[in-house]
Amino acid sequence: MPSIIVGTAGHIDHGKTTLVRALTGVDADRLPEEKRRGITIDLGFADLDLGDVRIGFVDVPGHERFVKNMLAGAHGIDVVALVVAADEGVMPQTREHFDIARLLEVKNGLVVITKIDAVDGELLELVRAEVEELTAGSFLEASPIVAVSARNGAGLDELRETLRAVGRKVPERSTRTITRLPIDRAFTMRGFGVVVTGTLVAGEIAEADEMELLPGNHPVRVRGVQVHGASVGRARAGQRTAVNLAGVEAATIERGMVLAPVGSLQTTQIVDAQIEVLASAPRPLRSRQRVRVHLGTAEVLARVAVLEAAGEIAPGAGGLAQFRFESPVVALPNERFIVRSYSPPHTIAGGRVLDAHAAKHRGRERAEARARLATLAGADDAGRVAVYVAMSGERGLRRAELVARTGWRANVLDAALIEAAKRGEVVNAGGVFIGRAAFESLMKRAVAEVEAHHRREPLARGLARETLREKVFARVAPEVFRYTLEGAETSGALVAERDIVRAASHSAELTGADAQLRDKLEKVYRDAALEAPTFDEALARAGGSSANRERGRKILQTLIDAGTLLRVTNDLLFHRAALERLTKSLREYAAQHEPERLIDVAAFKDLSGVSRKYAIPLLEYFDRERITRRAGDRRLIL
Ligand SMILES: Nc1nc2c(ncn2[C@@H]2O[C@H](COP(=O)(O)OP(=O)(O)OP(=O)(O)O)[C@@H](O)[C@H]2O)c(=O)[nH]1
Ligand SMILES: [Mg+2]
Repeated sequence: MPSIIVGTAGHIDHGKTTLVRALTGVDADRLPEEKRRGITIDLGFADLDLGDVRIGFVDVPGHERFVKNMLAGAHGIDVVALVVAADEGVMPQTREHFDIARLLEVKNGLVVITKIDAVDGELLELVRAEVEELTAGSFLEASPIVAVSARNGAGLDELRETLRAVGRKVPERSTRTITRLPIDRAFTMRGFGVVVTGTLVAGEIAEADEMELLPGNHPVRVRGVQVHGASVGRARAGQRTAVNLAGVEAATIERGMVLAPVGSLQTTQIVDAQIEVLASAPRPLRSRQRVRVHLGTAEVLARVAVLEAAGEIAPGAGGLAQFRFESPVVALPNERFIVRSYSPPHTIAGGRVLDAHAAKHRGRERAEARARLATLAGADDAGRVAVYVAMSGERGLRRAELVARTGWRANVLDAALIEAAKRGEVVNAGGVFIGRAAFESLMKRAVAEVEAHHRREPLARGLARETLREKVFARVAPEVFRYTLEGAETSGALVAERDIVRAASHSAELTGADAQLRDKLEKVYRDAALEAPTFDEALARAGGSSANRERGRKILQTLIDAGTLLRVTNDLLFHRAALERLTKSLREYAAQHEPERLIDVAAFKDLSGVSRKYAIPLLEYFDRERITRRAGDRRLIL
């Protein structure tokens, strides 16, 4: 059976609560203070089973001081029932609540003219005309207007029929976004523990779900779920839902928090949005203005930064603006919100989130931000994801970050990413998504850096991979570094060889005197074996002159790059052949010392014939190479 949420709306004392009671038998005014004063202060709830449609009523206060409570109830409704008393007609909160429903883009509604027993037919027609004037050109223009009296029951049957017809028209809630329950109440129930309630705006909640409360990321577990006062296995989007939670105290939960699957959403404090300022607003929306933003069930103070060139958005006009919240909120793209003035609080604007995790846009960045937001406002999913990724620059975004930014479920996000990649706008760099432009710029800079190195050091085989990372990829994820190098290799620009990266066209082949000196140096080290010379000794033995010391060093480096010479400490080099022989001796020693396979420094000195000065660095080298492992003051031969 379809289940829909109907929210009341309208001026104080126009008969909203009485109407809900006449339909459901439930008095939604549950607070003692409400009963004493005869007015609604906070949200009330009641259910109505119409046979083929199930209605959850959210009854709101009409008093202008409690509009903030009204807003906490209005955010998740499918249908608004705008209540107008026949004896008073359209009043200030009739207009304000109507504006709110319009700005929140509530799609369906009806108008209920109440207290018809208190007026004659002529006055009723006057009120009807007033209502038609108010709703002309709006989502309520063609909606039914039902005249009732809760006192004598007139019109109630017609109202039930109308509610059923409207209810059947309400489309199913979208299944695109992650489960979210904006909380409107939290209390402790004896024998149950903590219970939170709200309108489940997306997804499903079932017993044993691991969830969290945001802001604050309090982890909680679902102990039970109730819909319309009965326990259910699973609550679905569009239902008034009560959730029994384990792992949290009621005192830490307040209205405005959001219950969501653990680890899925992130709070934000800067949001870019499309704004519509009410024609009735007393002045334009201006930068630096302090406002109250109502998003979901939350009310958060924020400073406005108008992004329009004019610096303000006039009454009756639309435009782009940024909100800098004074405390963190959960916000997702496309969510609707209401803006009220700080003091005295009046509804002045409403809007739609475009970028829920925005950066501050200073001075000249504003024009760029405007262009981006205009793209976002009109983009499809793939276009939207491409904008978010492009905004992250070369840092890129991981999947989890994209989930938090879009609020999309996995299938929606994946489809958007695949399409964006197909369009060539987004690159999947091994799990980190970066924009095509950022990726190409990284690749270009990497190639330029390697080529510059070749020009500086023509004898060197290439640039150390780690140096390249520090110079060009310092701020990017390791995945992006790896992916870019692979890309440069595939395109034939670079070649990565072990820990060196070189231009594909670069060759460090030495010729003439250089090649001769290299061969001599190699022979010096080969002959010296474990009696490794210092560089200057080696150069002298190879017949090189100290005048050519720098060149000699570079030639020596080519032997290191090629793996012929191995660096044991910074200035202690051995020929590969000598270390390979020593490794072999170590393994033979181990075979003779099964099962311990242990060797101490003295035995190692005997085995290798080196002095203590070399023995320790060599053993440490073997440790690094995983040929040995320290075991107390001995070594285990691996
Ligand atoms: N004569 C008459 N009186 C009504 C009718 N419906 C409600 N009333 C009276 O109007 C007064 C206000 O009704 P409520 O239902 O509390 O009005 P409300 O819109 O819920 O008021 P708030 O929640 O405070 O905004 C009460 O005294 C009701 O008895 C009706 O159909 N006919
Ligand atoms: Mg009421």
